Amino acid sequence: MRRCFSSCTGLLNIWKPKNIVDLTFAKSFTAFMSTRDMENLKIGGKDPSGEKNSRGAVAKKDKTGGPKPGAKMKEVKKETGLGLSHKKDENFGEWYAEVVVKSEMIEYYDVSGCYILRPWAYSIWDTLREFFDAELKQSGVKNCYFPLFVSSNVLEKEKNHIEGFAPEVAWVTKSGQSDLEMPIAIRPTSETVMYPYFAKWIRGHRELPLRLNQWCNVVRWEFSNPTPFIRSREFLWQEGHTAFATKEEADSEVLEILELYRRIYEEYLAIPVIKGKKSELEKFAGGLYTTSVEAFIPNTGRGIQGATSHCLGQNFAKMFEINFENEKGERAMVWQNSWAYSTRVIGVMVMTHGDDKGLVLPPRVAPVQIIVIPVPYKDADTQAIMDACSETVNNLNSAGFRAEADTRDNYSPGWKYSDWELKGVPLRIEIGPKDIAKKQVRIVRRDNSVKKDIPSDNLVESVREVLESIQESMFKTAKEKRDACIVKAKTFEDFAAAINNKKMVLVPWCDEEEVEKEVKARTKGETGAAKTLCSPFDQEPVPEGTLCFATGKPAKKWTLWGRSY
Ligand code: 87F
Repeated sequence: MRRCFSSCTGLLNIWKPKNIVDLTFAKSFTAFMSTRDMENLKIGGKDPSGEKNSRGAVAKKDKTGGPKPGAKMKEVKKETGLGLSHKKDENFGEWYAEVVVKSEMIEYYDVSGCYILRPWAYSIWDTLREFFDAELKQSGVKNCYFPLFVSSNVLEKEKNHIEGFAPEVAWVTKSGQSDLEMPIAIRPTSETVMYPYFAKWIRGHRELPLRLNQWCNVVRWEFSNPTPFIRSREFLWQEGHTAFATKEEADSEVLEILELYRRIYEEYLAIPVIKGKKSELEKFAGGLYTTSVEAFIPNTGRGIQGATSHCLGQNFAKMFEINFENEKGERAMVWQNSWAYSTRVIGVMVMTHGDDKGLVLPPRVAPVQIIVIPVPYKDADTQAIMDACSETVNNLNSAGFRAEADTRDNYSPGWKYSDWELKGVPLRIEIGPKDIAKKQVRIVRRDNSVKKDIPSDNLVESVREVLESIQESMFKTAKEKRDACIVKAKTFEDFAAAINNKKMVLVPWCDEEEVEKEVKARTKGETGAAKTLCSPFDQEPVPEGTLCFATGKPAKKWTLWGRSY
């Protein structure tokens, strides 16, 4: 069926031919960027004069106009100092937008809802990808790559499941000035891209299981409030798509992958998550059931889906005719799964651990785990201090840590401290003349500001211990804060009060779809309705006679509800 171009929402034109100068662009440039986008371009933007660095400090000049070696930076301070002008507890949204830019994770871009991932953020993505990719390979999943474009024919095939998502699908309709014969969609996810080839490749039981994964970008033309990492129109993810001969194998993989997602959050990002099953209303409509890991942001009182692992059952197998000859020589349909986590994980990490000084990075993912800062002193032997710093960095890097020395000579040590605090580096080492004399270094933790002098000869071991302790205590602190936000309720009144008090609420529930819709309608406020986050796998028994908090019917399970992202 030919699609009507003009009725497609979110139409996209690919690049205009080079020789056509679009004058409307210049005029409307500021108009099509939201005020927030413009504001934020300013926050991180380089001052064209070159005198201010991107985070607002001005260097003293030498006679040639360049910064004076060793000159103290004249700091352009707002209320909260060099770093941030917004406080996490006072204005969370502004704080978040500011911290991701000033820490140099994100740069705003002139297409609304799209962001540049700078090395400081991308390096975290790389670390997580290395872990996950190695685990997948060990488990027998193979990497591959399918095209970005989806023909409208193929997308149509999945019409029923795509229906609710249709407004978010972006289409390419032109090449140069000519209309394409058929518009081509940009993948929002790859079921329809991959499954025709699953049908082609799978013949007999010997081709099963087929377990593929791809690392790629996807585009979803979101309309509500874009937020770096959390809700962007293009994002990076891995998507796994697998096919098995039996449901048991599929069921077991769903949980195997979910456990890897838990480890990404808890072991790498130091964020506690709750594993569970989604309700019928909240599951992926194309699948049989959906499992997820759920995180929580105490400041906003919102749950956030961290990653999903779906059992698709045989729905797509029917649609795409993915069948095989089983061991008995009969035709059978495959059982499928799909699973994904995305760059959203980085946003959840920033929100969970960041503070009024900036990012706080868990050591396991920090691009720089230890920053070594020389503290020169009047008349002291600056060269000896510099040498001690580079020796320290070399020792730490040889031991497998990610350490760097900040030898910039146009910033004061104090300025550097604030700068690396803003960037969230877990551990700072300061080396001054007294430290050299005493054969020690001073270490300062980013997570709790605790300072300690430690002997230089046992540095590697001490640093190992401290980094482990930071990782552990960041998780512990985040878990304590998260746990304080879980409330149990038995009645709708207690439930609604807790929701309005920015809590997640665990309630006995009858597990009926209509009831979830009603509760959503009854809790719909300015900040969005409450919905089910998941039914945690880790469940207390529901005693005989327990009633549903919303209907008074017999309750089937404990379910976690909350407002969410
Ligand atoms: C947006 C536009 C079009 C989500 C969409 O979760 C289609 C979709 O199918 C869509 N947003 N989804 C569901 C994605 C399901 C599933 N895909 C593979 C996953 C994991 C990875």
